Amino acid sequence: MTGLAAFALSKSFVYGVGTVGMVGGFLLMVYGLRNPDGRVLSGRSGRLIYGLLAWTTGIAALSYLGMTFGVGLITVNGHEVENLRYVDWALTTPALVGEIGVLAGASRRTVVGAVVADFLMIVVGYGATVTTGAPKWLGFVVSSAFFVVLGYYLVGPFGRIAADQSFERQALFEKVRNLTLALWFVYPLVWLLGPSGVGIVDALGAAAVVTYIDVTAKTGYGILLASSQGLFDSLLDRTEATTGQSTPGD
Ligand code: RET
Repeated sequence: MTGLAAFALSKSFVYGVGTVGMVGGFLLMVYGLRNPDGRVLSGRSGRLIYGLLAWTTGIAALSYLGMTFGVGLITVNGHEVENLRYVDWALTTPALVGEIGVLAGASRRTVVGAVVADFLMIVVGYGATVTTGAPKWLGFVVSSAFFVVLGYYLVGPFGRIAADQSFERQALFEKVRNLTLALWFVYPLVWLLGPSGVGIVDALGAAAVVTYIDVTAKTGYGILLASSQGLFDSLLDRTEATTGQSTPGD
């Protein structure tokens, strides 16, 4: 294998691609923060959602940059564990859950319940990752139980409250909520099949899948939100205004 091919098949390369994906999402969210009014949300709630996603993509960009250079990589019982990944998840998945809660228009109390379940899922999951034997499997089961509680919040309480929102807001909520349920389900699966679980999938394969869904779950959400808000239209208008170009029919 040539040096280039070996690099393309390395975890550093995969994490480098992840870094670029997260930086892109971060820049888009910063632009959104400066233009918070849109078709679905405006003012405070617009700023809050863009802010939560800017935090999420910003932390992830730093985490992926660190992982690209091997920062926080430890070996536990013969397999490598990315500490930065769990720090990232502990700080950012609660923000993603909060974002979905704001979109639903849920009360602070309901959002806090879902955020706590999410945080415990990650912390207990980390414990399972760095232990062996019975504690590992117990940790996996407990973390998965918190995941089920989180799923309950998304479908039950959040879903009920969202039903009272405007049509556009409901549609965006449902898209994001369903995507979350489907995408997030892949994480425990990869954990189970990868080196932290039974080890059928190797470290590079697990890293590639997780990076791909991480970027979709963070930057992908940002793109979904921005397009529902009509942010790309305002971006295009600005480009037209500065270049003096206009589309036929304007
Ligand atoms: C772990 C451990 C095993 C059990 C479960 C897990 C769930 C992890 C999830 C992570 C979501 C991460 C996201 C990151 C975005 O960038 C911790 C793997 C249930 C659901 C959305």
